Amino acid sequence: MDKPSIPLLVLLWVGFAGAPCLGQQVESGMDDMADMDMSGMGAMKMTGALGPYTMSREASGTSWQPDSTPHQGLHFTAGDWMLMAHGYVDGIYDLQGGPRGGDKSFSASMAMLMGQRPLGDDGTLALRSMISLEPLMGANGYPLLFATGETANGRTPLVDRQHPHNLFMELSAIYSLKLTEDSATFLYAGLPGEPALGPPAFMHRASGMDNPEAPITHHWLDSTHITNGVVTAGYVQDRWKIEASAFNGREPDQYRYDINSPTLDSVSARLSFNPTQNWSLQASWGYLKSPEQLAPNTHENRITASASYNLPFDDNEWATTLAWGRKMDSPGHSLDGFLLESEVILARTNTVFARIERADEDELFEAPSPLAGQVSSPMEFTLGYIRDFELADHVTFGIGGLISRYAYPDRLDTAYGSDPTSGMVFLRIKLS
Ligand SMILES: [Cu+2]
Repeated sequence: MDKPSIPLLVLLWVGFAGAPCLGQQVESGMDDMADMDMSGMGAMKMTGALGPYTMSREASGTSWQPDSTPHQGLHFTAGDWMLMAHGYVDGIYDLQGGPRGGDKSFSASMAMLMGQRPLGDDGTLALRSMISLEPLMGANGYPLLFATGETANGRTPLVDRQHPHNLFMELSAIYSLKLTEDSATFLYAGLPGEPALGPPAFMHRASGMDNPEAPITHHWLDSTHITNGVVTAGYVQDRWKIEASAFNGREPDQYRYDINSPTLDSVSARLSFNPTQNWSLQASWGYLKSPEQLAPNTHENRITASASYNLPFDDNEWATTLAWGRKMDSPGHSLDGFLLESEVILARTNTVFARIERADEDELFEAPSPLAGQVSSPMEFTLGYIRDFELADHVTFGIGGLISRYAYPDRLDTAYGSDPTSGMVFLRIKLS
C-alpha cells in the first residue's frame, strides 16, 4: 500500500468505529451509560473477544491478565454493539539526574475505543482503535536514564530517552468462533497491532498503568506493542491459550504520525495460562527481522516469561507483575532484562506504585567511547504515589509524583555521575 492511502483508511476506520459510539452517547445520556458500568451486573455477562470467558481477562493485543483485574472505562451499547472507551492524559514534568540527565515538560496520553458484537451463531467480532497524542512531545521523546531503543532522526539512536508513541497505537479487528462451552479459535489482525509476544504492554498492565514512566526493559519485554502489520491466530481452551503471529519486525520509525507499510517478515508464539482468578502466566518467543532501523543487518530472537498477580481486597486492588525477557541479537549479545512492578490502589483514591528493573545494555555508548558495545547492567528503583479526585462519573483528576534511583558498575560513573536521582511530578485526567 502506498503511504497516503493508509492514513485515509485509518480515518475511515476510526470514523466507522467511533460513529455509533458518539451517537449513542448523545442518545443515551449518562444515566444509561452508568447502568452499563462494568462494576455493576453488566460485567458478569460480558465475555471476551477471543474466547468464552470473562472479558476482564483481556489486556492489550491478544494478551491476558488475571481474571480478577478490574475493568477500566465507560461501557455502553449501540444496537448489537457493546462499546468501551477509556483513556488518560498526563501532564508531566520530568527531571533526570546526573550528567546524562535532563528535564522536560510533556504530555503522555492514550485513548481507546473498542466495539464488540456477535457475528453469526457462535462468532464474535471486535474492533479496536487506540490513539495517542504523544507525537506532540517531539520526536526525541523525554529524558529517561538507561532507556534505549528507536530513533528521533533516523541517524542516531535514542539513548537515555524514551521515544514517543505513535499517533495510531492500534487499529485492529478480531474474529473468534466459539467451538464448545469453554473453547474457541480466533484470528486477530492489526495495522498497527500487537503480536503474541511478551506480557501486556506497560500502559495496559494493572501493575504498571499508573506509573507514567516507561520501563527501561520496554525493549526486552513489550516493545512490539505498536507493530505495523500483525496477524495472529490462536486457540483458547478454558484457562489456556496458544497463539502464533506473523508480523512486521521493524520498530516504528521516527515519523510518529504515520503508519509504516506492513510486511509479515517476523514470527512469534505465546502460551498463556490463567490457573486461578488472580494469576496470569505467559511464555513467548519471537524472531524479529531487522528490528532496528539503525542496525538493519541485526536480527533478534526474543524469549519472555511473566507472571501477573492481582488481589482485590475490600475496596482495594493490588496488582503485581514479574517478567523476564532475553534479547538475542544476531550478530550481537544475548541480553537479559528483569522487571518487578507492583501497585496498590486504596479506596480508588490513593495509588502507590513501585518498579524494580535490571537490563543488560550494550547501546548506552557509541564509538569512540571505550565502553561502546560493552554490556553493562544498570538497575532502576522507582517509587511513586497518586492521589485521585473524582471530577464526574468515570472521570478522575489525579496529582502524583515518583522518584527513581539507580545502581550500576563504577565504570559508568563518569557518564552517569556517582548517584543520579531522578523524578517526575504529574497531573492526570483519566476516564475510568
Ligand atoms: Cu512502547
